[in-house]
Amino acid sequence: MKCVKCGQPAVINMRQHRLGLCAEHFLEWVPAQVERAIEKYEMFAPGERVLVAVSGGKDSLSLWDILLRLGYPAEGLYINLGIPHLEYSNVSQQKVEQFAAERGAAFRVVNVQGEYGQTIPEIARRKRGRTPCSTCGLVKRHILNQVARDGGYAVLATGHQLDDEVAVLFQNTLHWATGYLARQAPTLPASHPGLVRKVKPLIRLYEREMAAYALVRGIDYVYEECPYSRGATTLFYKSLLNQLEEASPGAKQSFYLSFLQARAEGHLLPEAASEVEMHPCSRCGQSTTAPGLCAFCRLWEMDGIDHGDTENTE
Ligand code: Q46
Ligand code: ZN
Ligand code: ZN
Repeated sequence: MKCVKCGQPAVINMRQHRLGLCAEHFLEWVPAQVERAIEKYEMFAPGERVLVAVSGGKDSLSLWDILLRLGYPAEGLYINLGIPHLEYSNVSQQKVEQFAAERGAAFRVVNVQGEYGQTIPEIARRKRGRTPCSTCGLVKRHILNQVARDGGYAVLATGHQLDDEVAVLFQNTLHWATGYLARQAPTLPASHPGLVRKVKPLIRLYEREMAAYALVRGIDYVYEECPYSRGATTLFYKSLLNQLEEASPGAKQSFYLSFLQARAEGHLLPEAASEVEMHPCSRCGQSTTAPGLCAFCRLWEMDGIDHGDTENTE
């Protein structure tokens, strides 16, 4: 397989695009895809301050690298969840620190235990009805939004790529979860006071392309997955979708793009478009569906029970 641009040996063959590229041209092609997504989905304009949520994994560090290469003033935010298994959270933090130091990039760290007194596994143990992942999702959404809002960032960028989004879309479609389907988008505008705009600039790229980018670019990331991700339904859906892709290259991309188009043309169920009424949390001010405390603030109530998630879900 040869690079279609220069004839040198290709490092990657992207069957859905019928495109093979050498290392040099692949490292040019990936940022161009990201730039196209930023423009097409009106994510942010040059000069707007971007906060990148970085986990220490390949996708978020590659996203940060690409935004810096494209000239955007992108700053990182790492949330230390306090996951002790194999020092997962501390090793991830070291990868982020090393990445930032090599590039002179600005970043901040929020340590959940340092800031709020308990790690994610500890909160999940204390709150009956909560798993580590549901606690983690809630805490991360809250902190990301809060830091972005208080720091005056125009936008919060996350490293979700096409495989992540297609797996979520597949799950939401299987459950016909129209409320979630209505909100799944490459760009989520700041729909309520206190929420910031959220964007997914890697939306045009497959996970294997991001793995190749990190490798060719020499980005040192944490290889281990979070220990709680084992057996996650999303991983099962990803493997099903990869079987589909294997038989029909481009199937994942077309499923996602057709969904965006159908929704833009108003072909989703009518209730999908209905707006949920939001109220400011009486303690932290972030938007929540029920009056009173938001789900994040309720985590710190000492009753030991949690009845679910009423905070914004993105
Ligand atoms: S970090 Fe958190 Fe994931 Fe680990 S505890 Fe679950 S949600 S698996 S993206
Ligand atoms: Zn080439
Ligand atoms: Zn609150």
